[in-house]
Parts: sequence; structure tokens; C-alpha cells
Amino acid sequence: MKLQPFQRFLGKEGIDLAIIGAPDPTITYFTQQKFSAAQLAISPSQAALYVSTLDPKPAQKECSVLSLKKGWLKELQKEHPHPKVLGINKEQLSVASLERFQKTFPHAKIKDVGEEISRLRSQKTAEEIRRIKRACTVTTNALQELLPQLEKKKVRTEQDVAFFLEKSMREHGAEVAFPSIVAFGKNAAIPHHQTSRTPLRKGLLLLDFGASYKNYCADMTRMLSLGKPSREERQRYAQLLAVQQDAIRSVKNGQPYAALEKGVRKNLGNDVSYFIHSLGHGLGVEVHEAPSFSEEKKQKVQQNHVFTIEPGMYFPQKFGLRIEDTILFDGKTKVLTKAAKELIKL
Ligand SMILES: [Mn+2]
Repeated sequence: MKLQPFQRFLGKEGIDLAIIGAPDPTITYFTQQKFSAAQLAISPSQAALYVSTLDPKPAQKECSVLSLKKGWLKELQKEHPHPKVLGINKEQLSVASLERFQKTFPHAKIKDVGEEISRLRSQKTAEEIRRIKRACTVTTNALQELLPQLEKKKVRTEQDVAFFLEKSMREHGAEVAFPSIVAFGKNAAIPHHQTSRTPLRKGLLLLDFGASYKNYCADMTRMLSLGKPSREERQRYAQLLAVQQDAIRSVKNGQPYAALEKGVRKNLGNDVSYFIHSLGHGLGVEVHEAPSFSEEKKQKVQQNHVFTIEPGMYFPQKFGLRIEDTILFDGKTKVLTKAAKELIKL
């Protein structure tokens, strides 16, 4: 299901052989499994998966399964003695691996297939969407379960909160898509704050977290106010929420992602200097993947794209705000992370 469209691309482009190796998450995309070590060799008509003997034996219909041991490249070379063009994923391949490939296939021209991989991965199938929806439900549910814990003061530090969220997601059959960001007070002014043992007091609490269900990620950020928020906090939150909702409403087919971001920057007016990151990112087997919101990439909203919309405002040494949803565009714009978005007051 996954390999065939890529094989058609290889055939069309005259690429005799492409090699994708773990830790490139593309291997999980193609095989729907995770391996500690694996190499996937794909030609237009066949595919072979070399897997570490320490990994569970994979059940694969679309490719033959071989063991990954010393000399696997020689084995591969016997099957494909003289590829003219060798496809690689530049973003993910190590220089050491590339050098080994070049030594084995000295006459092959090296071609990057990363762009096609990104394009394929960004167009989610019905099954991928089902998994992402499930990941989003588990994520939202973890937040619901957290609130009474906070009220009862059973969680007292950023780390306690992260641990509780992660436990909840695992209890519901999911894994953690990425290390949760739990940032209290001025810590939230740092967008990628590292969750610490900071105790929770009166102030704003930022939660950026997500589950991964059967290899597919969710990503959500919500803000909580412990105690009554100040006037400034309330006003800033209302401002940001309006901007985020406006951005979601303005998603439409064929629209450049960079234009969505431009709209948000325009909306923020003089406050745009507090918004110090991009508006969002695609997600799937990785929590950050295509589509990209960057101007140079010129990517546009298309059917079955899944991406985040997450404007933020950061006031150094004071507080920080971010509101993030995972969005599916399937002709209509659907917010998959359904947790309420009013500032949650505890
Ligand atoms: Mn995100």
C-alpha cells in the first residue's frame, strides 16, 4: 500500500535502487513497524527489508525480509550489480552510510528522493487519519484527567504534570509522541522550555504534549491559569485565541502555508515581535514533517494534509502563551484536538 506509489516514482525517474535506513522514520512509514536497526532497499519492481536479528521478525507483504548483518550491502549488490542511479534521503542519511553506498556502487549517480518521500508522507490515507484521530483523543483525554489532579494539588511540579499526562496516554494504549513541555510562569516564555522540577504556584501553566498511536502523532498546546489570571494575562490570552481561531478559519484548499502564517503576523500587528516561531508544521509518523510553513518550500494546503496551527506570544521573564491544535484538511478544516480552548481556570 505504501511502497507501490514510491516504486512507481522510482520507475518514472529512472532510479534503479533506493536505500532508506533506520533511524530514518520513513522506514516506519513504509513498513508500519519500528526497528532498532534496519535498511530498506527499494527498486521499481521489488523491495527487500534488512532487519537486525535482535528485532522482532516483521510480517511484511510488500517486501522480502532478510537479516541485517555484516556484508548486507554485498548481498544487495549481488541482486543489483550496477544501478545507474541510487536514491537516498539526504535529510536523514549519515555521511558514513553514504560513503559505504558509494564504495559499493562506485558508478551510481546519487539522487535525493527526500522531496518525493515528504510529499507521499504528507498525503494521509484513511487508516493514517484514523490513527492520528485516536492519538488526538488520547491527548485530549489526558488533559481532562489532569485537571482534578491539579485541583486537588496531587501534582505539584512541572515534572509531576508531565509524568501524569504521559502515564494517562500510555494507560490508553498510546505512547508519548515527544517529551512533554510543561512550563510554569516565566518558564513558558521559552517556547521549548525543558520540563523541570519548578513548583506550581499562582500563574499561567503551558502544556504542550501529544500521544502517538500505532506510530502516528498528535500535538496540542493548552494554557491553564492556576488561581485568578491577571488582567494582562486574560487580555493576551483572548488576543492570541482570536488569532488562532482566525487562522484555522482561513485554511482553504490550495492556500500556501506561508500565506496562513503571514495572515497571523498581520493580525498580531505591533505585537508580532512576541511571536518568535513558525505557525505550524505537518505531522504523521514524526511530530514534525511535511508540510512546512516556510516561505521557500512553497507548500500548499491539500486534501488529507494533517498539520498544526500554533501561534504563540512570549514575554521574557514574565509569561508565555501558545495555543495549538492538530488540524485535518479533507475538503473541510477539522480540528482533531478537541479540548476546550477557553483559558482553563483552576
Ligand atoms: Mn507543535
